Amino acid sequence: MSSTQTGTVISEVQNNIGIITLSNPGKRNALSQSLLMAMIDALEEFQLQRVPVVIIRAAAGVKIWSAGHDIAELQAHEDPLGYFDGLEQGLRAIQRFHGPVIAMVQGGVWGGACDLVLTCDILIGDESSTFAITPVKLGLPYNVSGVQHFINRVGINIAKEMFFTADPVPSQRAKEIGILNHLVPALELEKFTMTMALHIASHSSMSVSVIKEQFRLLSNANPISPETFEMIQGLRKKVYRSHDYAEGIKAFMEKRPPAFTGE
Ligand code: LCV
Repeated sequence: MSSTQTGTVISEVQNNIGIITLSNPGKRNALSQSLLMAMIDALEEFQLQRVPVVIIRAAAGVKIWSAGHDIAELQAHEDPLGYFDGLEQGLRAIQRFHGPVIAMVQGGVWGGACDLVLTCDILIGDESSTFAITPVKLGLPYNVSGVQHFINRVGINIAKEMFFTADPVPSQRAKEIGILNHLVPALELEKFTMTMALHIASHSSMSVSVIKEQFRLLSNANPISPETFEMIQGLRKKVYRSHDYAEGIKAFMEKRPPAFTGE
């Protein structure tokens, strides 16, 4: 078993299964540019080593799996989730990895990390896992592909409730609405997840890989007209240029509730 620690991520291979452990507890595994680039590097290395399945996890027993996008890296008045943002690059790296990526979750998953685990191919959590998507708490506009991820995964009505309330969805409800593939007792979580990974790895990796790519292409097959896309981008620009977005970031950094004005 080889293990590499790159700053905020530990990557290792166990029985030919790749394991990426988010490892920045001081910042609650916030998805900083450096953490995301380390995750992408680990996936690229696993691809080169022809590792068939990858598990993304946090350290055992954490209360927060990931606090989401690193808010300190958000810039008011700029598009927070543009195509080349680290989070978006990370989500695409997960989608394009040649085999299944399994998110193994204990603790709270916040904001962009919720998008990340929903972008993984399979999601397995224990009773402590919760899932919250939080742009409205920051006055932030989510992006087209992100909203689509949620609609694809939980359906439009549940996705609306998650975005509008920004409330953490507890594990039992997450299982009921299809966020979790499996809800497993904490003590069994690692064994259950590794057993599934090894089971998938025992099948034809070429067949699995091509079927994964079919899912990616079909789930993205929602053509919208250029005018519709430009309208969405115009609406998003109003939000990320707003007072509320600047206030959302400032309030978090000052550790106080935001004073939104709706402008
Ligand atoms: C940077 C952090 C963060 C953080 N960034 O510990 O979804 S969208 O559209 O909004 C998207 C853009 C997105 O993902 O935005 C981020 C959404 N995330 C959140 O709203 C969660 C923000 N964090 C929290 O609510 C709390 O930190 C939780 C509940 C995650 C953990 O609370 P806990 O009391 O355990 P602290 O709040 O004391 O945080 C510990 C350290 O981590 C930093 C936080 O600033 C603090 O740093 P210092 O010790 O230097 O003060 N931290 C936490 N989350 N997303 N930094």
